[in-house]
Amino acid sequence: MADGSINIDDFCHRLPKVELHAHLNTSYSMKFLRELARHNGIAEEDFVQDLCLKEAKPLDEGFALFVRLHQIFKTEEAIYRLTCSVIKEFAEDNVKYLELRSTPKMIPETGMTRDLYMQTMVRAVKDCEKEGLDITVRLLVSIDRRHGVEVARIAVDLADKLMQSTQGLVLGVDFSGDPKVGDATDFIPVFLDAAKRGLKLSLHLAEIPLYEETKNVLQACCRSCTMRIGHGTFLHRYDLGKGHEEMEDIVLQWKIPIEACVTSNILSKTVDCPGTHHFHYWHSKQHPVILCTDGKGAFGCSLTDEYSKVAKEFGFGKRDLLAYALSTVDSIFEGDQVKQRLRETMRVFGQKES
Ligand code: 6MZ
Repeated sequence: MADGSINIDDFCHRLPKVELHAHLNTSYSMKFLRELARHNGIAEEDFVQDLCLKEAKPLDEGFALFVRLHQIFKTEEAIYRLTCSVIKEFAEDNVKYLELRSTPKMIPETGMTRDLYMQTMVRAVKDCEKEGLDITVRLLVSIDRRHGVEVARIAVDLADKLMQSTQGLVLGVDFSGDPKVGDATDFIPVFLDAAKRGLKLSLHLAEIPLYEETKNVLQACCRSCTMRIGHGTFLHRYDLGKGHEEMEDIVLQWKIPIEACVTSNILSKTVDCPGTHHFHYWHSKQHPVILCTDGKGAFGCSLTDEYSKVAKEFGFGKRDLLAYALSTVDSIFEGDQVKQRLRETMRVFGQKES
């Protein structure tokens, strides 16, 4: 339902939102990078150059950018400052609930360990809580598929330990990294083990056409894991043709939510334009599909931008946007108490707007 009487961009900004797919190292803002450059006594312009994908490039080139970012965010101080600034920026964009993910890194050069890396993020989240920001933040520990199964097991142990010691501030694991490297099938025992320990799973699947591994993981995990799919660009029948219907059937049957990153997919050249994005396919089936930024710095977008883009493309008005935002709450990894609080925030906002 289009609604000519409202400014969509402004409404999307004010709308309380949830962000479920944001990688720490790609979620910086240019403002933050400039501050960091000044803080480190580096020339700002040289530092920020090429750190935002302005035009569509194949996914591989995005991964080259991530390598550069990892050279920047490698000290405890940089990780702390980055985490705080990402949380504050999402709060300013009226994100009321954020699940932020990152790959714990071991960097001997700076004394960084995987444990210290995640503990630093936890400290930043707690300090932001103390400041009373109007946003609830939870963390996911990322598994980078390029690093293999043994490192994935270490990440799960760390996530489990932190889930206990933070009383659920860390609540799951993400599986990501270059989809052209390795086979997600090899990680299935790790995913099942994580789920058995009570960790929730957000798995990058079908970001590119990888039917076999996607089917294997979905078949193995759908029954016993609380999970969402990152991207899921090449999941649905429309793209697959005969023989791959099982994947869509599993996703529909188990109502596995899909994290949809429109700008990221377009800039990574896995989707042509907002109009052909799979968001619409799943949304029109009333299947849970959540708009996310992926990396608001690397892809130069905000969650408001993602909502506006989709609203304009598919003619969403005020009521559609409110109903949509409310529906995204069902897919968060937190429990009923937090869900109820978010629904109440959205209800009150909706009342004020009507
Ligand atoms: C797959 C991605 C990704 O963990 O260092 N990452 N993995 N597909 C994508 N689509 C664009 N975007 C980011 O954040 C950067 C890391 O997140 C994963 C990659 O492993 C990348 O190195 P962190 O905070």
